[in-house]
Amino acid sequence: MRIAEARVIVTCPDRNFVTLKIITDEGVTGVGDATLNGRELAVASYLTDHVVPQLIGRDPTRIEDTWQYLYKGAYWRRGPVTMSAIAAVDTALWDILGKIAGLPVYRLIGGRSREGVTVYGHANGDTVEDALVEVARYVDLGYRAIRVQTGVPGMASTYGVSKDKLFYEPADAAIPTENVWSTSRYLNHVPTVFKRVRDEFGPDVKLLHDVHHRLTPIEAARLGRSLEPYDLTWIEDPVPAELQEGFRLIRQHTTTPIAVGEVFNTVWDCEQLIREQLIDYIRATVVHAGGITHLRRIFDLAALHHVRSGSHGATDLSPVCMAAALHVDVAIPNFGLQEYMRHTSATDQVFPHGYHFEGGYLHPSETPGLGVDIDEELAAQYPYRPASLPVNRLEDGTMHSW
Ligand code: CS2
Ligand code: MG
Repeated sequence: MRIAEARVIVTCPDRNFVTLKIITDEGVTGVGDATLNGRELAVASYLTDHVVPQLIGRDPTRIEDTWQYLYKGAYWRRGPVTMSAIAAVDTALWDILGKIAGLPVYRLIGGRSREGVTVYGHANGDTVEDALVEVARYVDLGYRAIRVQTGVPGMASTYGVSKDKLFYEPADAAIPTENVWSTSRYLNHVPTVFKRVRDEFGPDVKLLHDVHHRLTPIEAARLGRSLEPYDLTWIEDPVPAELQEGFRLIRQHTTTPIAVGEVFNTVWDCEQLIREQLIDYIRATVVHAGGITHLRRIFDLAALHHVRSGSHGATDLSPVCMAAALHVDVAIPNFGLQEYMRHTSATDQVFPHGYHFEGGYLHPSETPGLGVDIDEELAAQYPYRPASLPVNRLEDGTMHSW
């Protein structure tokens, strides 16, 4: 069997998605997500102009060799554009292999290690009261783990807090919108939020919070310590993670667990974090970390160092990525949690899929392959719309981490 054709499909059913569809000479098809929020067309070009011509004629079942060929063969390694493109190819090839074998992908990578994939949803509100209403909604829906974000008093807007509830899209304008940030207001406010949530919902529900890379290590240490009474499952992205050794300082001061990695692309972005046990959850996922093949490599390293998975699953990762992530989640020994921000109905229609939510768990599809596809006719009705993630400035105008 040979790869006969590969198509790059860009569509915007409420947000932009880039999808690769590989077709073999025997008519077997596979799909891979290549969406990189705010930089979608760069990955589309990388695939169309540079990768697709190299795929034609290759044996689709040589998944590892194709991964190595694209990673090493480009000479230029790593980076989100390259690794999202490689991820799309890798994911589509696993989908094809599953269809050839007649098995869901999780059975090709070791089989089931658990009955369901525990997911967390996003409760967010401008005020603590609004957020409490959202937490109650997720508890009613059966979620066992909930991320809580609120606006910060005295600040006009806060990243991660939106009017849309079950899903939201932070990339809201072609030229980035600008938010203003005050670390002191934030650090004083967050513990009061989690006190209210614990008082109202008791000890059982897992609670999480995303810092979106906005603190220094010593500020993150203070946040972690101030949240210890409320037993968080994790604080996420407490500081920008280019300097991996920076996490040592956080670790020295707090027992609140740390999750990092939604912007990581390879095992080299988190090798020190994992090896020195500076984090508890690694949040890399299929689309931005080189596909199923490379993500498993990251999770295997993590398993050796008491680090569990906590894969990114925001709305800008398409249902193709979510389907693939669930096959990995259900199979690996060191699964922790999976983020699950639901997609809009327009997105769900463009990407028909067999995974489903029940009782706080997501379940991967049992059909051969990944159990997800793209409706190309419908996708063509939603043309690309430029949209960028917002930027963040301190009150004096200094650019800050987003
Ligand atoms: C967030 C995302 O889901 C998360 O944890 O950090 O909203 C993230 O900012 C977006 O996926 C960026 O594209
Ligand atoms: Mg995050």
